[in-house]
Amino acid sequence: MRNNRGLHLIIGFSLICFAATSAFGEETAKALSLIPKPVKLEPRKGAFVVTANTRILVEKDSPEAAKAGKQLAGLLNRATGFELKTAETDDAQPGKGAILLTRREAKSELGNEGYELAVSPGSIVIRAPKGAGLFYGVQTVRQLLPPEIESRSPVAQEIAWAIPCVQIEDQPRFEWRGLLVDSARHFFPMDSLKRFLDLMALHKLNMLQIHFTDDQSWTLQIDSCPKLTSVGSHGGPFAMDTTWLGLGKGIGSGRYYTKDDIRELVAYAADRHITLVPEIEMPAHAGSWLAAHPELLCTSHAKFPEPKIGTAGDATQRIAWTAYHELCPGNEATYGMVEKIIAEVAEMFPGPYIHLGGDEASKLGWKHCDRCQARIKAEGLKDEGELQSYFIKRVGKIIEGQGRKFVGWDEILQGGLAPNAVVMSWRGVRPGWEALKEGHDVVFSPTTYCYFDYTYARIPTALVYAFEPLESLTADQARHVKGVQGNLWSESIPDLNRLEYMAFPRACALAEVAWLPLASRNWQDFQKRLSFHLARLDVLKVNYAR
Ligand code: TNX
Repeated sequence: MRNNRGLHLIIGFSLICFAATSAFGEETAKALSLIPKPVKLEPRKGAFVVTANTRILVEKDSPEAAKAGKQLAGLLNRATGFELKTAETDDAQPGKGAILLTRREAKSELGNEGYELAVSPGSIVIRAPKGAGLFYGVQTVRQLLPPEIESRSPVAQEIAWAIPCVQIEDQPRFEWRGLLVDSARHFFPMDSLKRFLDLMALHKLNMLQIHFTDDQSWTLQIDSCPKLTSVGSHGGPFAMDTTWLGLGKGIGSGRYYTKDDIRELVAYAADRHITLVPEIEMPAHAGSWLAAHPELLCTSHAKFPEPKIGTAGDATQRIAWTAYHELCPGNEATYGMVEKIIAEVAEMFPGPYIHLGGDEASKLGWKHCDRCQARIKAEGLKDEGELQSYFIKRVGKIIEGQGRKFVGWDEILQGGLAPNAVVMSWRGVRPGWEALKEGHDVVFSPTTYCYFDYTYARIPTALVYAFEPLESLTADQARHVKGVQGNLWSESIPDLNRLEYMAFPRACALAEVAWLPLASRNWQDFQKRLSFHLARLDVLKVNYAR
C-alpha cells in the first residue's frame, strides 16, 4: 500500500483536474466504484476535498444526525489525522466548505433506509428521512473517498482526500439484507463478530443471524439454565466431529457469549444499523442442549444400541443417535425450558425476530418414544410430521408471547404452520414459493445461490450475482419477500480468516442483489467496480478470495 500513496495524491489531483475538464474518464469511474451501486447516480464536474478546515454540520436536536456525523468525523480523522468535530445547525442547506447531515426537507418516500447525497466542490449534503439513511449516506461518502480512508491510523503521506461530485438518490430494494454466522460449529470471538459487522456495514447489509446452538456446542449464556453453557458449550456426546476436515477440533470449545458480550454486540450492531437475529435451534440440532439436560431425552434413546462417537452408526444406532440430537416434543418439561430460554433471549436481543431453527428433524427417535406417542394420541395428531408442526406452533406462540416474530427454516411448513411465521427458504427456492402461496413472509437463502460455506467452484461470485429472488412470483407474492441472506455455516470455517475468505467477495455480490433493482444489475459493470473495491478491502486487510 505504502508505494501507492504518492500515486493516490496524483490520482486525487488528476481526478479534480480531469473531472473539472468535464470528461469522465477511468479515474472518475474508479472513484465512483460503489458497492452496492446506488439506484440513481449522476456524476458532476469537480470534487469536494476534505481538509483540516472542513466543517461537519449536523441537524440540531437530532441524536440520529449527531451519531451519523460523529461516525463520519471518526472515519475521516482516523485516516487523515485531522481533528474534525461536529457542530449543530438549524439550516437545511450547508454553508461553504461544510458537510451537512440532516433530515430536514428529506423526501419521505426514501423510507427507513434511503438517502440523498449531493457532493459539489463547495459542500456536501447527506439528506435522509431516518437515521439509517444518514448512516448509509456516510457509507457512500466513505466509498467515494480513496481506499486509504480505511487506514487504521493516520497515513503519513499527503493524500488529496477528494470526493468526486455526484448527485445520488438511493434506497434498498429489500429490507432483509442478511448474512448468517454459525458460532456453534466453530466459535467466533467477540472481535471477529465486530469485525464482521464492520464489513457488513460497509456493504449496507443490515441483518446478522447468529446460529448460537447446535449439536457441537451451545454458545449463549442463559442464567436460568446454566448447564446449557457449563456443559453444553463442550458439545453433545455424539456430535458430528469436523476434525476430518483437517481444521482442528470443531466440537464444543467451551466458549460462549456472556450477557455482557451480547449487550456489547447488540449496541455495536445498532450503531451500524444492523439487526441481530438470534437462532436457538430446535427441535433438531439440539445435541449440546440434550447433553446438558439428558432428563429431556426421548425415551427411545435407551431402547436402541448407542451410536458410535462421531457417526450416526447403523440403522438401529441411528434411532438412538437421533434421540440424542432431537428434543422430545412429547415431554411437557421441554416447553417449560423453551419458555425460560426464549424469555432471556428476548431480553438480550431487542430486534423483532427470533429464529427457532426447525430444519432437519428426522423424527426417528419420536417414533419410538413413549412420551411422543402419548402426545400424538392426546392431541389427535396423525403422525410425527404433525408432531413437529405441533411443536413449532407452540414454540412460535412462546416467541410471539415475547412480542417477537418467529423465523424458521423451510421445514417448518411441514404439517401446517402458524400464519405469522417468517420462512427462510434454504432447500432451494421452491419451499419459499410454497410459503408465499400460503401467505408467509419469506427470506431467500437457498443452497443454490446463498451458501457461502460451499466452495467458490460450486457457488462462484457470478452465480450469487445472478440470483433473482422475485423470479416467477406474482406482484402479490413479491410483496412478501423480505429479502436475501448468505449463510456461512462453520463446520469447515474455523476462524475469522476463513470466514472472510468464504464471505468475500460473494457478500459484495449479495449486497448488490439485495440493494439494487434488477433492471440496474449488470455483471460486467459490477466486476469492474469490484476490481476497484478490492483495493479498499486490501487496505482493510480483508482476506477475500481472489
Ligand atoms: C444444512 S441450512 C444445515 C446446516 C448445515 C449446512 C451446511 C440448514 C437449515 N441446515 O445445519 O450447517 O447445511 O451447509
